[in-house]
Amino acid sequence: MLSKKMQDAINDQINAEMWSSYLYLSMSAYFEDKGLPGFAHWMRLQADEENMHAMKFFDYVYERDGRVYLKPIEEVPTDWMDTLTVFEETLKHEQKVTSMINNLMEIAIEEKDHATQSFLKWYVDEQVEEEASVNEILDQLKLMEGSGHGLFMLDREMKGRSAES
Ligand code: OFO
Repeated sequence: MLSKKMQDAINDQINAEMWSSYLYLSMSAYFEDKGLPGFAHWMRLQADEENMHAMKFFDYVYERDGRVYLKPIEEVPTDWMDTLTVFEETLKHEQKVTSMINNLMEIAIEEKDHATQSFLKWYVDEQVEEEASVNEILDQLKLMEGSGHGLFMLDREMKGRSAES
């Protein structure tokens, strides 16, 4: 069974993952509005992935005979200066999520909860991937230095993202 401290921390993380999903859906809406369907598609898949991260925690809590308590999802931003800013904020957000996952791991270690440590390992690896893929897009955006043609080409490439990548 999960300790109260561990259960509370995972419940907070479910909320954070749902907030991430809402943030990326808002970014998808922004890109739809800007006529960048590839970026909109990428962000929508990202939103789905965050939902999956939340649900994985949800299921885990019940596997360990715990209880999920859903909290309100705070408001997300709806507008950004440009595409580069969206990805800079995405990276900052993912770095924050990485430190939240590390914090959960620290609690699991403190509580000598080996099962949760093993479960969290998946998220530790996932965060490495998330930060790397956002960094890669950011590098490409920086190289383009605001070129409209470059953005158009990258938008086409973003459209090719499939659900598992
Ligand atoms: Fe759930 O990894 Fe992004 O936030």
